[in-house]
Amino acid sequence: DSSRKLKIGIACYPLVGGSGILASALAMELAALGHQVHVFSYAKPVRLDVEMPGIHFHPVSVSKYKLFEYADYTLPLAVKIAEVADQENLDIIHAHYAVPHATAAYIAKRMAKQDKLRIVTTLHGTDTTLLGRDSNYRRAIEYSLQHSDHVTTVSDSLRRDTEEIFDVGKSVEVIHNFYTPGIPTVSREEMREELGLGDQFTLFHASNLRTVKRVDLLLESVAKCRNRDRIKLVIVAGNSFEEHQKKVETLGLEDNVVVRENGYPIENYIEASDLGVYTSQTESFCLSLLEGMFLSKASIAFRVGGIPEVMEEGVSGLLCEFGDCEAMAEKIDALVEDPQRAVRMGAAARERAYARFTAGRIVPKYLECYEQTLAVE
Ligand code: GMT
Repeated sequence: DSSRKLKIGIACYPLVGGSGILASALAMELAALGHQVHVFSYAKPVRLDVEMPGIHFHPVSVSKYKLFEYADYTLPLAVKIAEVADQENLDIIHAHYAVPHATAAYIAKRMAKQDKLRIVTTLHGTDTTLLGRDSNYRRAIEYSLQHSDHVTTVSDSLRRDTEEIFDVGKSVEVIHNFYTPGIPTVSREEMREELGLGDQFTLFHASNLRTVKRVDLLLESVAKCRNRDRIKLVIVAGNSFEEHQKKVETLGLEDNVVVRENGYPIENYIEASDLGVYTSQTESFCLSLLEGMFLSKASIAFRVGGIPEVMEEGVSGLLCEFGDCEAMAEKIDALVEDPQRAVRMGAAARERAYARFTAGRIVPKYLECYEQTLAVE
């Protein structure tokens, strides 16, 4: 019975970052459908509405002991999941990002008194592409995947990487990310004024700025644009931008770059811009690119990971080979000189986002995989 209501546990990271944002959005969509959703994390996930009916947030606290050089989070998380699984009779625990969530879920399943708990693990990116190649983690991740009842990845590219790096022992299902756009709280004009954008063509980049995002290449690409005096780059930074400031100065981009740390709501910043720019070395999906698509913004990005699955090259966005800042600058310049093309690609991006990446299309796929795992004796 696909309409039966489930008790679902979701373990995720609470910080600004795609995996926690997707997990929170999924939790709220499931709760809106009448399921009881128990969320486990060490802090309230940034975009989770803990007041929403059907959402139950279980903060996991970590004990600090002098003996421990490094505090352990995996075991307290496993204990909390097992406790709630027993008290609430959870059907599913859905681990977002393998480390340490999938391992904690497995330990919880073994500890729980009830024996029907099923584990679904969703891999988000660096849990495979980075940690999966780290010999300190690889074996534990592989073991946790083998002992998950169902494994999903957020793109086909990540599925291929996963199958290359691990022996999962079962088929891996691709379930793309989804996004439900909020409504900007101020007008484009007001936001552009607040950011000091004048009438300049505005590039937008949102990320946690980790090494993999290659902020150095982002800045170098903008510095190479022949139209750079007509360009602003708005960076919505999920972490401190300080370490990149020097590069801004070396490249002479002080008048071009506008940084806002933890810009919220993100829709205001996207709406104020004209084009997304992503220069990551690897990106399993790029949720932020999808957020732009929903608000009619095309993006330009390096051809890595799942990005070509999210945008349709030449129609809803533009791609360059990884590291080719000249090509990226050339493509940005072409759009500065023909902004109507950016507008047309933005409209196509929005159409693609609504056709493929809405909650209405994606959430039923997760529900179906929960039901499938529960159907197996
Ligand atoms: O794997 C990560 O780097 C963490 C994760 C996060 O929490 O931001 O990002 C990944 O998951 C997102 C949501 O599925 C994807 O949109 C990002 O592309 C992916 N990041 C990478 O692959 C680098």
